[in-house]
Amino acid sequence: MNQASYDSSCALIVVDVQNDFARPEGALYVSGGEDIVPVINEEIREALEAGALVVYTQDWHPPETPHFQAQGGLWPAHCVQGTWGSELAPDMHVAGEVVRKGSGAEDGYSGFTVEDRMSGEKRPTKLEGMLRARGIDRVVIVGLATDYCVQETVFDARSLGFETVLRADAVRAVNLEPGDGKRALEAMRAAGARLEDLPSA
Ligand code: VGL
Ligand code: ZN
Repeated sequence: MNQASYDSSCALIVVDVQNDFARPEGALYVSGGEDIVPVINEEIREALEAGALVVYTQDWHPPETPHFQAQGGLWPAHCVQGTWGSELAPDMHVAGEVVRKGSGAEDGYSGFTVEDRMSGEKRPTKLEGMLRARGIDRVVIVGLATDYCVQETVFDARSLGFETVLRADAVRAVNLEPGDGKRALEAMRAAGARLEDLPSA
């Protein structure tokens, strides 16, 4: 059931629904990632019908980056620019601009900011400007992964003053540690996001 009512002051932000995360054969598969694509497609349909903006973020890494284990980071190589794994899920309806992030030597997760891993300095992506230019004050956030890019995007949305809804049935977690996804949901709620459609299980 959908409580989020879309209108032209609202944006649906679809975070990192890419083959490496959403496909079982992907390099950093997020369990159940493929299951949220139909749910997200329905959100996209409703958003477009109501005149809301739909934007997509795309993790977009160079072959070597401090984000990857081989260079001292946390993750196996994933979403390398131009590879199959970096492509948005082919069964997802793409009807809006794509904001790429992580393309330099940075290690951030949010769709709004990238963070230089050496200096800790944060720089904005084009996402906030796109939303402000359209007079958007409310965002609905879905995608992958709950405990990384979704969470950080929600935190930034709140810090930037956007009313923020997280569709809890349209996200999935990495869960490097058991419970990370659940803790991320609580942290997002504590940051002032409204959680909708929490799976009852
Ligand atoms: C993500 C880990 C590494 C994400 C991106 O999209 O949540 N997670 N890079
Ligand atoms: Zn990444």
